[in-house]
Amino acid sequence: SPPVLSTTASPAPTAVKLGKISNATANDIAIKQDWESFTFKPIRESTVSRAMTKRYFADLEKYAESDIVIIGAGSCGLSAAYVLAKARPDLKIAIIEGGVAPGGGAWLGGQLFSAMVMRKPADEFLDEIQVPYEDEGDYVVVKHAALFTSTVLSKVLAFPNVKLFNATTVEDLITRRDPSTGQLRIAGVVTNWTLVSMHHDDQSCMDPNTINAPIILSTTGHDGPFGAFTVKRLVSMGAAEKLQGMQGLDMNTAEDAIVKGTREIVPGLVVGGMELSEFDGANRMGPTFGAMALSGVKAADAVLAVFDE
Ligand code: AHZ
Repeated sequence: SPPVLSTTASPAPTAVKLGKISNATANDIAIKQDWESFTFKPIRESTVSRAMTKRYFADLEKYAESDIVIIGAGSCGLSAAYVLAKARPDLKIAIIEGGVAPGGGAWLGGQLFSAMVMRKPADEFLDEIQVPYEDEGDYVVVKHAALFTSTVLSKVLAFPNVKLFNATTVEDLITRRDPSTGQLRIAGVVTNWTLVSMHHDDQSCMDPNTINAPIILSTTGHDGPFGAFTVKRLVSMGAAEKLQGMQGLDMNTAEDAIVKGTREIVPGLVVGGMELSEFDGANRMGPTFGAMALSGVKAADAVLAVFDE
């Protein structure tokens, strides 16, 4: 008789109904499959290629003119994306993430530990995205940072008005100058495949791509191989005098400063999360993530204000 993965005897094996799994009990989930005659539906390789590429290139075409671009899909960028996508389903939101894996530094709580600490009132954001936690009074603990990150990520990706372009780096900014005032405005981003961005030094010219948008939110984290990209570029193009540089660790000072400081720092550019510490000279907070979630929420407010102007 064919192998049957079931706790109950099944006289006639039937094909598993994958669509029913979400409501299933353990017994329903047990796969009653006739493995001898098992086969997937047929497919041609080019069909798979076309299924992926036609959607990707349609998205590139659609999001070439976006309403909002978020640079960096760490804890701050993803929190902002959640609020923005939920508040304004009419707006096209492109997220550009340099890494293959979105999430930035939020897959672990600190060092290589699992639990993620958030100080109140950031628990309200966890309630909103339905991430469970232990209430410890002034702070809450999510049992694994990856539970927070995977939950906010999955909710962001499910919004129909969001497109994540990962393995894609923002390598410059589109700028405009007001002809009458001379005021500089950020008007979009210049992108490239991350693997290409990493090889500008040893390959001949590999020109980038562009996305226009009336407002950019940059959340590229503190300085590092990729971090603080946008604020560093503001300095090199003369749009900001100098970076104050991130200061040493002080949890109480740092978290308030990052949330309070989240704002539009140059017309068309809102900065949030730890990238802001490099611009403002704020302290770092180390392994407490409440300020990242709430900086994201405040950044979303600052972004949406542009559409009310
Ligand atoms: O890959 C980067 C990461 O996922 C991405 N990124 C950086 N530069 C980019 C570029 N183009 C596209 N030019 C880029 N993507 O941005 C993301 C930043 O995530 P993060 O987790 O580093 O920053 P965050 O501000 O969201 O969270 C910071 C978390 C920290 S750091 C810290 C400390 O050092 O004290 N404490 C906390 C809570």
